[in-house]
Amino acid sequence: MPEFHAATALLPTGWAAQVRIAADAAGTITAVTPDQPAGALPRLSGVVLPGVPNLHSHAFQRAMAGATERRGAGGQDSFWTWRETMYRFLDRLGPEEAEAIAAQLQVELLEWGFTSLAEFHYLHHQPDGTPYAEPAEMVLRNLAAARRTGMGLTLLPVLYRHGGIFGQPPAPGQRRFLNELDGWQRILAACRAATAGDPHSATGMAPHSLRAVTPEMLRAVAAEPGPLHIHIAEQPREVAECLAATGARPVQWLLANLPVDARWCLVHATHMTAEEATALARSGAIAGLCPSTEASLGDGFFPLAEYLAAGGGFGVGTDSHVGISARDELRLLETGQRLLRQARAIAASEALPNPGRFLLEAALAGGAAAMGRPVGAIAPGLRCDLIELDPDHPTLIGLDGDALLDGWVFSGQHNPIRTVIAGGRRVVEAGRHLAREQVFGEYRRAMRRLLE
Ligand code: NGQ
Ligand code: ZN
Repeated sequence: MPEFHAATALLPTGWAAQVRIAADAAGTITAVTPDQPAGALPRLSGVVLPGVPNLHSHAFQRAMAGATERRGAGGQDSFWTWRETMYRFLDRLGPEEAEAIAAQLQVELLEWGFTSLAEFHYLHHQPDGTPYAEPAEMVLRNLAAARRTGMGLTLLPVLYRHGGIFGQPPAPGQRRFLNELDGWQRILAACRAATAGDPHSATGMAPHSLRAVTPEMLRAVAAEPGPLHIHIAEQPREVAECLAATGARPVQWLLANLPVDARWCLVHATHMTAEEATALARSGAIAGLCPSTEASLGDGFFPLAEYLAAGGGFGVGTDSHVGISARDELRLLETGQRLLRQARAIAASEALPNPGRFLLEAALAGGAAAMGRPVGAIAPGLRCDLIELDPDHPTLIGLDGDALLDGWVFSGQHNPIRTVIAGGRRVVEAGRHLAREQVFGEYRRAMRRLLE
């Protein structure tokens, strides 16, 4: 049975020393006991934190990160022109490439502190739009990758039927994404069958956005059990289109028309009025914030202060994977708000005055809720997901406790994560994933095929 001894660990009760962490054969924590001698246990001599859940990913976009930056003719570049580039990238990407990309992504995410991933998967069909013989082929490649890398996975098969708010026809670039409700339900059933009984994975649902489904479809999806994720209010244009079509803004419409509660993750929710932010916070839903992608795509700023004042929960995701580090998402979330408000320590409270600690705690709690899997803390019954920071790293030297978390989140460019345990298994040692070379070899071959 996996067992570890942490010199220092962040537990639900706060910082603890000399902590024995025991897990069962499935990788679930069975006991956490502070003030114990290490004896012959494998030691984690640094600062041990719960692994961070990553609540929003489109794995295939890892392979185009950095390759979409060029200014186009006319200089009218935006989220919407980026999306056209993204559609063109999909012409040749098949199941083998998808799995190689997902594995590479997961290795990188694990090395940078994410031990769970919610994969919001909509690239279902062959390049001409024909389903694969196994309609869930593409989404299940994420699971195959996760079983090699150790990443905990929540599969979110996406229902995508339309190309604009409430029933607009889809564009040719969207043909690989499209399903009727029954086709999507078959993919959902295949995901559930593949994750059933697995302590490391689970299945939820994702209607892509108010632009991709009808209200009837949304209600049918929401009738299914499990976590529910949806993109919402990321760009001003979609707010304007929703207002024109329904008389309500996207978040306002969703809250008024569906039973939004703690099961829901509203991804981005960037463009909200203060009233919407307060209402969303009170619903118990999680806001799925993806700071590096939102910056990259020019989305805007999430109304964090208003949302936090109303007690809103959030987690972070890396979405298009221009960033792959847990601490960078937390850092940008806070520093973006500083630029916006000309103030400091916005994500903090009287009880948790250090933003590093506040942000980490929020991302653990919100991320765990969005995963729909027992993760997010070092406690019995949860998946044994641990990250160990090297306290002798130049970034962290001289710091401890919550100040060390501030150091980790807000300073330095190198990676002080030394060890990562995922599901009770040691997957990163000395900062390197144990399968890094092999996975990268496959990724490089896949990229050559894609780009030749
Ligand atoms: C996506 N990504 O589905 O990959 C979206 C863009 C859309 C982000 N929103 C496409 N970051 O929303 O239509
Ligand atoms: Zn997304």
